[in-house]
Amino acid sequence: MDSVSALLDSIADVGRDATRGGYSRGVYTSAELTLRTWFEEEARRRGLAFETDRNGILWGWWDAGSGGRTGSLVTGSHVDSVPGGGAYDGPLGVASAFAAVDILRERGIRPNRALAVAVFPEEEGSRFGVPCLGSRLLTGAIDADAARNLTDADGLTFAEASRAAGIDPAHLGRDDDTLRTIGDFVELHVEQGRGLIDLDSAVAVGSTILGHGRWRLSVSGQGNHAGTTLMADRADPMIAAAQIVLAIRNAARAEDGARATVGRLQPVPGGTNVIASRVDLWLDVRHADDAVTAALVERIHGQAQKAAAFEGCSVSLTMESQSGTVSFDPALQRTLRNSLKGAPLLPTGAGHDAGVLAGVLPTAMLFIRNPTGVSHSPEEFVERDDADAGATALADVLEDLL
Ligand code: HGY
Ligand code: MN
Ligand code: MN
Repeated sequence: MDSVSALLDSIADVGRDATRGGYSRGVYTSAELTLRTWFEEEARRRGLAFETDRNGILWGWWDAGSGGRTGSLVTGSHVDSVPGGGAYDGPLGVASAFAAVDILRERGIRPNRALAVAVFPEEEGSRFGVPCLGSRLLTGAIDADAARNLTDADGLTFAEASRAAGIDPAHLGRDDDTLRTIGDFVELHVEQGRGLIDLDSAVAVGSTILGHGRWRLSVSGQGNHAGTTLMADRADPMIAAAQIVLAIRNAARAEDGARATVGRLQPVPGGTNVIASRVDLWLDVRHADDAVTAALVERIHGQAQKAAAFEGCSVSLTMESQSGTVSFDPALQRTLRNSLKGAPLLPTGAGHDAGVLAGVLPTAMLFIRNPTGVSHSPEEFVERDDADAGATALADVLEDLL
């Protein structure tokens, strides 16, 4: 049996980002394709039936007797990353699923229903802008045409990238046959945020996922020459954007429990000696109450319009994705806590495919201790012993659910 750390060590050099640090494994880029091959090899090594479905979701099936696959037990996560991400966000869940299969085999467990390990593409939405794109397509939570037309920074569409990865984009979309095979879904994931270190526990059971959404603000002004344009003659969208970023921070600070982030800002054309003609910035807003999120975005939009007008610019706001707050299936949550002898419950501020699937089937999550709580950063970390404790916990849960 490979320990979780050994499995993660085997992909530790895939997609390292020398500029940002950490890993950049955008969906269907060479790094992520390498990890998809790794998944296939690890699945086949375990005698799991490997399949890629029409939405690009990878499956390793442990078929049980003659029971078919309807209502199977599925576990897994994702292998794509944010730019400069950590080693655990996603891959920990996949490696732990393989390790849990090994443990079940060692325990001589013979499943009475099929068990599958799954990998969902574009969980981070880092390349095509919509998080959990694979699970949204599977469940029909996103229109297939809208998904096909999503573009990356180079203007390549998701349809073109899917085709290049061997997935026919014409078949993207809600997949009821596959949905029928999933009875329950349990995702193990590295903890994101500080919690377990203070609860003195290596493993927690997920309780809720914070509602979250993404909006694009485009500030338009007058592109011009940096040297020949007097300060009084400028309509500089970069100045307006700077005011908007500060206004976003202040608006979120004023709303208890809200989080608002601008992690990505793109001047066009982006020359050192050029006053930008446009600045795009992306807003990530999260709050437990979806109505509060909507009101906060509305306030931000109003302040952005004022800031833009003051600089002689204009601004547009476009929603790119939104997911409401999710509470995991109570019965499944109870089963997991019984299996794990009262492991603590932990809410998460991060989105997950389990949150999208929760809209159509019973899902649950396990979180594994991350001593600093830092994530979406090279400093994301899990102790080797905690990683193995997580795989054992997952095996215990799967055994009880099988
Ligand atoms: O952004 C998120 O919450 C998740 O990591 N995709
Ligand atoms: Mn993740
Ligand atoms: Mn993530």
